[in-house]
Amino acid sequence: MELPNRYALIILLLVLLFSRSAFGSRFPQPIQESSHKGPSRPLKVAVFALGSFWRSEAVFGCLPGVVRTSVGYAGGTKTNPEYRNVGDHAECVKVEYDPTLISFKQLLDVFWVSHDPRQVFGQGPDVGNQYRSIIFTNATLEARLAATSKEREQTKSRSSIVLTQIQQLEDFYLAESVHQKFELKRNQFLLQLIGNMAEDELRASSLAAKLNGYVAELCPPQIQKQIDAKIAEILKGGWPILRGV
Ligand code: MHO
Repeated sequence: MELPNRYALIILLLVLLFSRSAFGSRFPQPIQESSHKGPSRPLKVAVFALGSFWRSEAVFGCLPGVVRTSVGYAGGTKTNPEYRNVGDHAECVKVEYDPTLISFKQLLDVFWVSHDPRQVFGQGPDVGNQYRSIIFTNATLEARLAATSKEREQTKSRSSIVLTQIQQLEDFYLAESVHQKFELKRNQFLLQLIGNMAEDELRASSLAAKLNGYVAELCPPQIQKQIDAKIAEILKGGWPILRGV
C-alpha cells in the first residue's frame, strides 16, 4: 500500500516539474507591477485640468515618479457632478506622485506643454467650460510656483492671453469608472496582459497608469520604446491558443 503511493507522489512531482519547463515558455509572462505594495515614501497629490480627462490622465500616467492617477471633476460648486451633468466643474486628473522622484515644478512643465492654455472655451476639438485650464494648489508654495510658471508662459507671446486659472483645491469628485484609464480600457490585449484587474485595482495601479499613457502614445519617447520592447519580448514567448476541447 505504502509503496505505490510513494511512486505516485514521485511521478506526480516529475510530471509537474516537466510540464513547467515544457509549457513555461508557451505561456506569456504577465507584465508585473514593479512593486505591488507601492512605495512606502509619502506621496503628494496634484490636480490639473487641461481638456478632456481621458487625455489628461494619459499625459501624466507615464511620468517617472507618478505613482497613481485618476480622473474626476473639480473647480466648480455643484455637488456630486456627473459626466452628463458636470455643472460648473472642469474635467481633471489627480496625480499622486513621489516628490523625491518628480517635483510639482516638473509636473507644471508637463502641464504647459500638454495643452493650449490660450484656447478660449475649450481644448482641441472639445468645446465647453468643462475643458478649461486650471492648476489646483494646496499649499502657498505651490500657489507661488503656479503663478510664476503662468507668468513665464505668458511672456512667450503677448498676442493672446494665458487663460489658465490657479485655484485652491477644494473638492475633487471621482469620475465614473468608465472614464478611469479610458485609453487602456480600449486595449483588450493589454488589459488581459496585466491580469484583468478589478476596477479599484486598476485605479490604484502604477502599471495601469503607465500603460494608459502608452496606449495613447503619450509617454516620453524612451518609455514608449521600453514598453514596446517589453511587450515584443512577451509575444516572442508565444500566446497560448486553445485548439479544441
Ligand atoms: N472628444 C471627446 C471628449 C471626451 S471627454 C472625456 C469625445 O469623444 O467626446 O470629455
